[in-house]
Amino acid sequence: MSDQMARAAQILSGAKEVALACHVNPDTDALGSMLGLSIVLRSRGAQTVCSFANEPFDVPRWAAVLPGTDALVPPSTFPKEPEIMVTCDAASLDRLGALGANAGRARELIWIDHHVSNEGLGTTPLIDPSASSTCEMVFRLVRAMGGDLPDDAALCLYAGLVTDTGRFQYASVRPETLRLAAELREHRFDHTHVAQALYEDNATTYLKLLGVALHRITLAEGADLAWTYLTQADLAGAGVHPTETDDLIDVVRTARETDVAAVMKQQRDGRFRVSLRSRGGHDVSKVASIFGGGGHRLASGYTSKHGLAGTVERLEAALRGEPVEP
Ligand SMILES: [Mn+2]
Repeated sequence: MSDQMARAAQILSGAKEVALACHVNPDTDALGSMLGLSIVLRSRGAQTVCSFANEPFDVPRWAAVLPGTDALVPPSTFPKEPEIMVTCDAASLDRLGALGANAGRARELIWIDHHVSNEGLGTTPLIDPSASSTCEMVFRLVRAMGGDLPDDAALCLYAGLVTDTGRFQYASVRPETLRLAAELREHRFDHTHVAQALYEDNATTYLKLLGVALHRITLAEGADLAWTYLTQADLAGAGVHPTETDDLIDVVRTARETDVAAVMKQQRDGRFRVSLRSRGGHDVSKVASIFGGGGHRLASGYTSKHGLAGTVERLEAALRGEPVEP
C-alpha cells in the first residue's frame, strides 16, 4: 500500500463529515465511485454529501439504479470550506466545474483518479493510470480502511467497473480486474438489473436521434477520423436529454475505415464538448490535451469554443500532426 493510500484511509476512517465531488457530466465510474465511497463512510457513522457541478443539477436517468443517491446535493449547498473533501474520477480542477473552488478551500483534499493526464492535486493524491476505473481505486481504499463493504456500495463500484472497462474489453482489464469484479459480485445485488439500466434502456426518441447522428458521420481519412455531431436544437427537437446521448460515441467508434472517432455535442453555452476514441493507433489523450482537455490514451475529451466547423478543422489538423492554435 502506498503512503498516500494509507494516509487517505486514516483520514477517512476517523472522519465525521466528508464532502465528495465528481466531475461534471458524470459517467457511471464518477457517480459509482463517489456514491460507493459515500455509502461506505455512512455505514461507519460519518455524514456525507455528494455533488457534481452541473447547472441545472440534472441527475442522469441511469443513476436511479445506483443506491446512495440520497446523499446527492446541488453544488450550491455543497460545503464552501469542507474539512475533508474527496474528488472522484476528475483529471483536473477544471473538471470539477464550480466545485473546484470548494476543493481549493478544503482543509484535506483526497484526490482519487486514474486518468493519465491527471495533475495530481490535493493534499492526498491517489492517482493510478493503470487502474481500470476510479471504482477500482475506491475499492482499494476501502480495503485499506478495513472492515466490510456494504452490498449497496459493491453495486455502485461494480457499475463503474463494468462501464469504464467497456464491459471488461479494454486494455486496462487485467486478471486482477476480473477478480475484483468477482469479489464485488459476491455481494447481494441484481447485476442483470444494473446491466439493463446501463445498457438497454433507451427512449425511442433517442434511438431516432441516434439515426440522425449516424447519418451525419463524416470520414476525414487524411486525419484518420470519423466524426459526427449533435446540436442543442437537435436535442430539443427530439425531446432528448443530453445525458441520454452518452453512448453515441461507442457506436461511432466501431467505424473500421478510420482509427479515431469523434462526437461533438453542443452544450447549453454553445461550446462543443468533443469525445474522442482511438481503436489503438493514436494517443487521443495527447490530442485532447492540446485543446485543454485530457483523459486516457484511447478515450479522451475536451471542450471547444470554435463552433462546429472550427472545432473539426482544428481537430483534423491536430490529428495530421500539424501545429494548431487551441
Ligand atoms: Mn473513470
